Amino acid sequence: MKIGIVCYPTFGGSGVVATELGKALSKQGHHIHFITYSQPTRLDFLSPNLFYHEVDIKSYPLFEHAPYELALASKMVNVVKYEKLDLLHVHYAIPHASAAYMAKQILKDQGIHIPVVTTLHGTDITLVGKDPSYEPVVTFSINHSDGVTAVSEDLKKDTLQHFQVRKHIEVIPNFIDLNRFKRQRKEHFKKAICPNDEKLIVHTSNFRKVKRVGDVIRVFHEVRKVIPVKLLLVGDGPERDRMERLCRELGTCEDVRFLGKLDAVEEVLSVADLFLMPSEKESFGLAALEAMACEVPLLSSDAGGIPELNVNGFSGFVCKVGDIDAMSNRALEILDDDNLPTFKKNALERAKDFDVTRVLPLYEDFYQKTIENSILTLSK
Ligand code: GMT
Repeated sequence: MKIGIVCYPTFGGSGVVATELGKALSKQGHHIHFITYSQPTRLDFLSPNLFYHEVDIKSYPLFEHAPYELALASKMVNVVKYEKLDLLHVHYAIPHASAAYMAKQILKDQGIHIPVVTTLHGTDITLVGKDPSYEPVVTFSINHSDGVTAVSEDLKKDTLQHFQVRKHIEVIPNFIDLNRFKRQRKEHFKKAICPNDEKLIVHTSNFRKVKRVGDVIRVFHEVRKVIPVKLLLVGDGPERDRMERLCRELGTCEDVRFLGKLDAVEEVLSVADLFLMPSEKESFGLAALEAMACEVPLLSSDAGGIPELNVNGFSGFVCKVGDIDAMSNRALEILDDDNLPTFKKNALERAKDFDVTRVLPLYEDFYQKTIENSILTLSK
């Protein structure tokens, strides 16, 4: 198949999923055309089947905000037409699904049919999409996509609850490449961070409020009262300064390191003993899956789709959002030397359920069905 993939090219989970999906599809022989405003971060290898088309956003003094959606729709029209694409797959509804709808209508006017699949990732529904300033457009573009997928049952439920959606939503979970995300031997690195064999807790996120990084630091603070432990915080975002201040207030700075954004996060995960994801909202929790693939148990909140990933008492524990006491006790339980090896093994076992080789065929089948159904609808 010739597939166009539209996504945010930056560090966010939706862009990572879209890029990894395109890479995996290209290895199966599909021709993948990425259409984005800059080279996707994880597009790190060359392949004869992978192509990248940059959206040119022309500015003009009259525009306070350059009309990205129009530039994107125009680029989609060009790529579909000249590369003879079979399907467009847009990740994150805003504004990709409505831009795809516009491209589809323009192409229809020129006698070209292009089916569109929209994947809902989370905040495009749970935070931003629900806002009255976007809701009508999101609802319309979901209903006018030829196929819609969501990354968890919870996100599907949320979408059906808050939007007047007539369309079937197929749940296709996020996935992981276990050849890349696996525990590597990095003893020298572990020794540098934990010279006295302390346990190591890791959190990675975009440091937005919704991630509750403050809970990570508070849980760490409680655990540190009981056992020797260090904390690594990977990523950057609006809450970072506040979090540094919180560490100072709690007096934990000497055992906490802020590493900023990292490309090879699997190297840090390889030396971790516990991953914390206390999010307020989380449609799936891709960062946690990456940790689990590196044999890191997960201590998470019960937000959104996380319990579909983290099997309570097996791959880690699931606690109520904001329940610092419960999280601290559960963290100590996981980090106990008698329990830790089993939790580490189980985390990897659970991650295997989301191996790319299991999930990729779900997308391929869904594409095929969507193309067939869209042609049937055309002929009606
Ligand atoms: O977590 C974020 O803020 C980034 C966001 C995105 O759209 O890039 O992530 C969402 O999509 C990921 C990939 O499907 C999911 O694993 C994340 O759970 C989801 N984030 C939220 O729902 C908050």
